[in-house]
Amino acid sequence: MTYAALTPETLPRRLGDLPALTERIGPPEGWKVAEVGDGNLNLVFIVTGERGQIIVKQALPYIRLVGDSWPLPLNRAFFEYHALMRQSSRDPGRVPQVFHFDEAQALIVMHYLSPHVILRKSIVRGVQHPHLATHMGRFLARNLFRGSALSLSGRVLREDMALFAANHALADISENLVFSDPYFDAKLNRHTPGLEPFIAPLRADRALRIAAQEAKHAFVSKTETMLHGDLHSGSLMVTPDDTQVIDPEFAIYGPFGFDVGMFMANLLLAYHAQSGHEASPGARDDYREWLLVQLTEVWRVFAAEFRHLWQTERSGILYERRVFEDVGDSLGAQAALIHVLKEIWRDALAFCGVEMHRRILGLAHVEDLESIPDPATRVLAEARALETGRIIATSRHALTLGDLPLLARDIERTVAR
Ligand code: ADP
Ligand code: SR1
Ligand code: MG
Repeated sequence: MTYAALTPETLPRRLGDLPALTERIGPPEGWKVAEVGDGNLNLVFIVTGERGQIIVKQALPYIRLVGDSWPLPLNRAFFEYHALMRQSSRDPGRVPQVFHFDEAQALIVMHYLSPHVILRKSIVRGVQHPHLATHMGRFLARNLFRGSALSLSGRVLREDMALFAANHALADISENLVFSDPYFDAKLNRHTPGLEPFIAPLRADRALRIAAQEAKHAFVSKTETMLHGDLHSGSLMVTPDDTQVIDPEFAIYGPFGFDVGMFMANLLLAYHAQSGHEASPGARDDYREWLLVQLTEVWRVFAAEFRHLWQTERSGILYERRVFEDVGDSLGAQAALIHVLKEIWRDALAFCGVEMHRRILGLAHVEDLESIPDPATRVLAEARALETGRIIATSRHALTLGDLPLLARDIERTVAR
């Protein structure tokens, strides 16, 4: 069948003979279909049958957020499918199960996550998720380690790098939107009216522009591991007990620190957005602190799990045991690990800073800030987030984990109306 974008009306006719659906949810005569996509790029349908519900996600030949003036290849569904397959074997149970993939139709049929909600929406409501940092720290370490030359043979690694290198159209979006557009008056940029006095000095900061370009340099040239590529809080679905990672269509080989930094940035954006969501000043103080705990805990869990995998699964082509443990130098392997983690940390900080900026100055914003009803409160929250991002990116060589909560609290107190 040639590609055609599905609609709730055409879906039962076009997919009604697929056993992947009928065996799970029943015959198409009884299907109810709702399009629920709230992301920037694709169609997402919930299909309800007499025996259950299922998700059908389909790529469009353009960017949904912008329209058909910005074409985008359908093969992003192919990369999302392949990334989901790898993630499900590298950290089982943390991504939705895929039941069917149709390359020509650019569609993936997958498990319907319920009663899960998008983490970002839950954070806007001030809900705590006790296992978030543990689940995400492990997900990050397992995927980043197991998708890298620390774990894979040279052949497998290079074949996989070649496969995901073809996802350059999505990498191109990140290269422009994340690393460059925020730092000049790019065509697609937008910002909250009133934020101008904070934007001009940010863009005038040469050290920041260098930091952003160094981060872009790392993103493009450090093909260290398979990234999720878009790991913000809108790419996580949660319950009180569970965390599921969705939407890896931006998957590509890139630096270890990228997904870590993106996730941290979204926690910090949420932190600075709290003033726009609390019933009275200070009412969300406990929640602010919970967000900062997630920030430090996710790194702690990530580093601990990465260390564990380093000790137990280092079977790839890098830092081989035959040049450390096997010649009696276990300490050498530990020293090398410290260097690797330091570099991941420094890269993650740079990615964290630029992600904070692009979600305020670029095309794609975040609900945490966008949903703040009072314009002055929103400007202030955004100004604080811009400053936190600036210091994190420019001071990435000096900042420790313990510095981050201090910095965020300090900026929350001192950047005032
Ligand atoms: P996009 O690629 O356009 O960003 P997403 O994969 O983020 O699309 O999905 C858009 C929305 O569809 C999500 O915010 C979520 O509400 C819903 N969704 C996506 N996948 C699932 C799933 N497996 N189960 C339940 N809802 C889902
Ligand atoms: C034009 S796409 C904008 C953003 O949406 C995606 O989710 C990515 O974050 C991308 O940068
Ligand atoms: Mg999405």
